[in-house]
Amino acid sequence: MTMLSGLHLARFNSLPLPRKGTKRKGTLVNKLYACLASGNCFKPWLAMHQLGQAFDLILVDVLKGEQKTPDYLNINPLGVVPYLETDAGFGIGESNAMLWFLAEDSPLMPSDRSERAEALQWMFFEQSKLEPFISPARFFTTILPEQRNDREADIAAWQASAEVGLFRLDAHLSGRKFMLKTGYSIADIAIFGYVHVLNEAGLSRNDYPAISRWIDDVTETDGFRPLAELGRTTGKAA
Ligand SMILES: N[C@@H](CCC(=O)N[C@@H](CS)C(=O)NCC(=O)O)C(=O)O
Repeated sequence: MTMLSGLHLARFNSLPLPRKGTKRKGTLVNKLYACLASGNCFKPWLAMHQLGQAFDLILVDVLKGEQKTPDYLNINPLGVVPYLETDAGFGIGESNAMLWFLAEDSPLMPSDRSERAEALQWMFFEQSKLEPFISPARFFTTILPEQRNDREADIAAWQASAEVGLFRLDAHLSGRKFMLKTGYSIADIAIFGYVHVLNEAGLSRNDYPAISRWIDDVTETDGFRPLAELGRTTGKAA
């Protein structure tokens, strides 16, 4: 098992659920490189918890620039987190691609072709209409609030752009319990990553009643773990 110096590693050993067609190779387990508080890092972390998949977690402190060190760039040349070294022996960047890999042949992946296409539609929507705006607005509002005053105009622009996507999402969820009509899936996890912390981006859940109801429903799904727990556990998962 590789360990980057200065980075913190924890192993989660929940009991793996049977996954059709997927065999562990030797002792390899998925290894997730992640930073605290990140909605993107939260997505694969939550999916692996909900699927009961064992994984190693390596914390990368992006505020200290650990994602740009030679050791980390050797693992992920893009220099961002999350990054997943898979139990199948290859690496994946992009949180939503990780979800796709992790959920294969599991209850989180829709079995129907059209539902899989719709899942992808919403996962791309999340990366183009939500995450690029909620994430930086949240970063400069909540994660690094000392820069909030300098970034006031940017924050307002990000919030305005996020609102367009959020109103579209709210309309969609006003007719459905979860993102897909077949039930809870990786589309929910992808959207949930940043949407559930929209308040931390200076937006209000009260403006989005269907989203607000859906956030509560997602937190009730089997095996749900909150973002605040990412990185808090240093040994075996409960
Ligand atoms: N679209 C990517 C976004 C990856 C990303 O930008 N990650 C942030 C943390 S959420 C990061 O590593 N930032 C540090 C940097 O860009 O140097 C994903 O979904 O995984």
